[in-house]
Amino acid sequence: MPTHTVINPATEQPVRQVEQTTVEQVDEAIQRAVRAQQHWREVAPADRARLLRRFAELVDACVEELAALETANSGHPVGAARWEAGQVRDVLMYYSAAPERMTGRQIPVPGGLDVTFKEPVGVVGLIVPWNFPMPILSWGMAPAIAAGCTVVAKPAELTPLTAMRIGELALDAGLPEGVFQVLPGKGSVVGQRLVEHPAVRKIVFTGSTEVGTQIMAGCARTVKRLTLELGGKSANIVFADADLDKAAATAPYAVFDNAGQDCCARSRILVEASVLDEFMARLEPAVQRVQVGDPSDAGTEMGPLISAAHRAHVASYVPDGAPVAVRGTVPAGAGFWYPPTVLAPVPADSPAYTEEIFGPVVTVTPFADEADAIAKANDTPYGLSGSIWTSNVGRAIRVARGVETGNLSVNSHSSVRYWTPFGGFKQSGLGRELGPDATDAFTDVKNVFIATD
Ligand code: TAP
Repeated sequence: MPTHTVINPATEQPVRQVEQTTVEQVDEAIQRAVRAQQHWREVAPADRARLLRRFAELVDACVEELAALETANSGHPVGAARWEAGQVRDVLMYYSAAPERMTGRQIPVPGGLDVTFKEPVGVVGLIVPWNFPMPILSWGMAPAIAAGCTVVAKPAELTPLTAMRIGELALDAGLPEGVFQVLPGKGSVVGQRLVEHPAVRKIVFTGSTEVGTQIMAGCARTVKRLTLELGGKSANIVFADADLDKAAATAPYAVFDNAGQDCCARSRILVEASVLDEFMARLEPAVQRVQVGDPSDAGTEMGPLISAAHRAHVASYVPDGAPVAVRGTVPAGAGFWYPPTVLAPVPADSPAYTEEIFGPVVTVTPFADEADAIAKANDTPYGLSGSIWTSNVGRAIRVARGVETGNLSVNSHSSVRYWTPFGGFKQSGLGRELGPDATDAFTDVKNVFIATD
């Protein structure tokens, strides 16, 4: 059986060998999920709710263990990893309320009674990237299970450990076998089989726009339902009337969080030209203050990148002679480190300005006025996230309506809150996750007419 050696990106040392799932094993898992779903959809809503709550409680009891695993596997600072494990608990708890609230409609029609049911779509294939292994797993898994689906999840090859542990906790919580399975392995093997298999009725994919487009084409063959969460190149728009101290102090965290490996990273800072120099003077010390180092140290704010290959990719956006305005520091020695880096000024056709870097590199570009800010923010095929800094309420609303993106925050950098819908415009995705309606993405509407005559 093929294996993959999980590497700690902060030390470059092996953590564990993980057996890779074969195509035959994927098929067996899908058959288990099909059988389990026949039973799971019949479990009384209150019992499904109770099992989800018990699952959440077990995750809560294991937050420290899960955080330590993520820190070793992904290099996430331990404080962030604790938050991520806590998010799995919170998302499970939030959707534990869903089974008892999945109401249909009663629609007035002549000659009878018309009602709708929300029927679970069936087996869901959940394909997860390496950047946030725990939260992204939970955003698909929890509402799908709550809706009466069963889930076969594929974590990224590089980061399988927390997903595998969460799969064990599901069984410990009493979820029937086959309701939630985790299959470590390669995208080209396990992921592709989930997309191809006719018994899988829906794919939830988070990852690159490049792979997402292949998956969309693959799903067309069996008319699979599909949710896509893809790349981003989001703008952080700072107007002259903003609280510049706060805007500059928070801007580094809006892009260097998770070492920039964040689909919502505000990797293009757009600043009103009249305050560009003032902003840059405040941004430099804020970047230098970012604590980069040992992820197991509670004070660390930024860890390493996920792999040597990814570091080389990130570095390619900052060739010799690149306009580096600010550069932070990184630890010496082993680890896939890359310093927080600010590029300015950058030409509008520079790859660092137009492409998703997925690393701790941000560009700063001036804009002339409100219309120019919106035009520049929208000048990208992506539309996932973004921030607007201004003290003018009307402007905040106008710009928020003008920017073509799925998730905006005004005078903050908040992006993903499990209470609210999350997803992308344009090539950043299809469909929405999270929020009160997330279970709808795992159901088909059935209409039933009952004649009274
Ligand atoms: P990808 O290379 O696209 O991989 C994502 C997942 O797809 C991995 O599990 C991968 O498996 C699997 N995969 C690869 N090829 C596949 C195929 N042919 N069929 C089925 N599955 C396949 O992305 P990544 O580099 O891991 O993640 C970074 C990207 O994800 C960035 O673009 C980022 O913006 C995006 N992202 C988006 C969001 C949201 S919410 N919009 C959130 C996080 C990340 P292997 O890794 O095992 O090959």
